[in-house]
Amino acid sequence: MNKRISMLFTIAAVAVMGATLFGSTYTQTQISGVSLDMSEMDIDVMDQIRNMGGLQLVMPQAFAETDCGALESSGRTIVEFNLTGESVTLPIMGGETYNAMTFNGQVPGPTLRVTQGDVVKMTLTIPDDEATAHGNDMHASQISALEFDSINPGESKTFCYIAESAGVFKYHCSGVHLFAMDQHVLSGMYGIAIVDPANGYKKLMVVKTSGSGELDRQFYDADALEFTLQFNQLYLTDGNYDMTKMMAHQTTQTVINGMAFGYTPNIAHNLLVKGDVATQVLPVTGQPWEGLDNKQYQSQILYVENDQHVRLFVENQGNEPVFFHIVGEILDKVTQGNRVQSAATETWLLGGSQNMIVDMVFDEPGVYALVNHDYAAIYSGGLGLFIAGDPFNLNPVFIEAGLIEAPVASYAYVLGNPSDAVPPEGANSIAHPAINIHGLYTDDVASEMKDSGNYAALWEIIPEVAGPLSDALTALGRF
Ligand SMILES: [Cu+2]
Repeated sequence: MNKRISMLFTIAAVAVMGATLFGSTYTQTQISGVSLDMSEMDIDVMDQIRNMGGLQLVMPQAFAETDCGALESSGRTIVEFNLTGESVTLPIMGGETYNAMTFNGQVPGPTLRVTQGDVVKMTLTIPDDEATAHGNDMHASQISALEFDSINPGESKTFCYIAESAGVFKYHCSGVHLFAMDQHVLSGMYGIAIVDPANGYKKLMVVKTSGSGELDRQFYDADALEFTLQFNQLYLTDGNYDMTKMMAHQTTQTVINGMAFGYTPNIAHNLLVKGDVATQVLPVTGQPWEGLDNKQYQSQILYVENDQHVRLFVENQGNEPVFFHIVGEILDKVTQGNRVQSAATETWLLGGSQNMIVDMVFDEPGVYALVNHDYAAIYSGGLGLFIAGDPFNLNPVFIEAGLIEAPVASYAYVLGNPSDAVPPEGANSIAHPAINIHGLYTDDVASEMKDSGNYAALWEIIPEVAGPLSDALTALGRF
């Protein structure tokens, strides 16, 4: 902040405090327009302020900065975030496709992760052959909305901002000068930014009873196994966005991270749990994404350990409320912005463009369903599964099949967690044991991920291990 303005704030604050402290009759300040009432204030605090010689207000250096040049030489960490607006065809549950709009050929777009105080240098590029202009409204920034205006095909635009506030923030296409924003967002042009607190995350306290039933506090380190869960809807007629349906709130499919029922069992799970790829573990969904032919779209499960600190970054990207609930568990802590909102709660409500961080521990080995507890949402795709620990006693099978040498604490060590639910690592992240390629990605994006060597392509691995797994199941007399 400009030094002269800073000095003015200081002088004004001292004048106000002086007038209040030394018994003057006027209580109305010209600065803030609020009344200071001595009887309402802590006398120790007032003494401290007087001893200090007044208040020194500290304001952010730049909270409305878009000048990349000045920010890039500010000494802050600069994080580049490059997005490309691309219209592509992507699958939907039911074996059909829809005309999607994406950032970087994936739905949701890439997750940005920075630390509070970092400078984000965001560039949006629209290729020549893109049919329409696109913009980007980044909720983590505090800059003029004019910066989000649309960019024409063949053009590119960069703006910079300081990520001043910790939390989870939506970003989304702002349409063509705001027109058709609904179409662009609900067709897939959305994602999140995670701004980690400058001082890191806090420990998780869970209150249980112990011994004869007395209350006992358990503390979990701030480091956690993290997932992102973004809820949205598709409103479609013949594979195209249907604004009439959106206006009437007639959801075609409810999606989590872009896919309806994307975190439900696949044929590999049928094999492991039922001993037969054709016998469905969860018949209620019909396993819409089963089959290795689905490649990156084959459904996967979210795996966690028991008694492990799990952190969920949840965003409602859509048009309907999300009643976030995990069947069989309790949300140990709910944080919005940087304030804890609730502890030990069954369900938490997120309106459109609202988010939360859920910190929790899965207590018992088992299967847990995450849902939008609106029944219309559940049965149209708003359901996915967590599996905690080894509820199916598969460790002996994995060992017999030669996949692992010693028992593991979750199936993530063997099958990996789905890439579209795993955020970039932060300072308080527990690394996922393995990550598989799963998500609403174009084939180009999935190929790049496979070539990077950082991900498991389960549609290639499972055929190789299916034989040894079947043999192991038989050897152990499971089926
Ligand atoms: Cu757009």
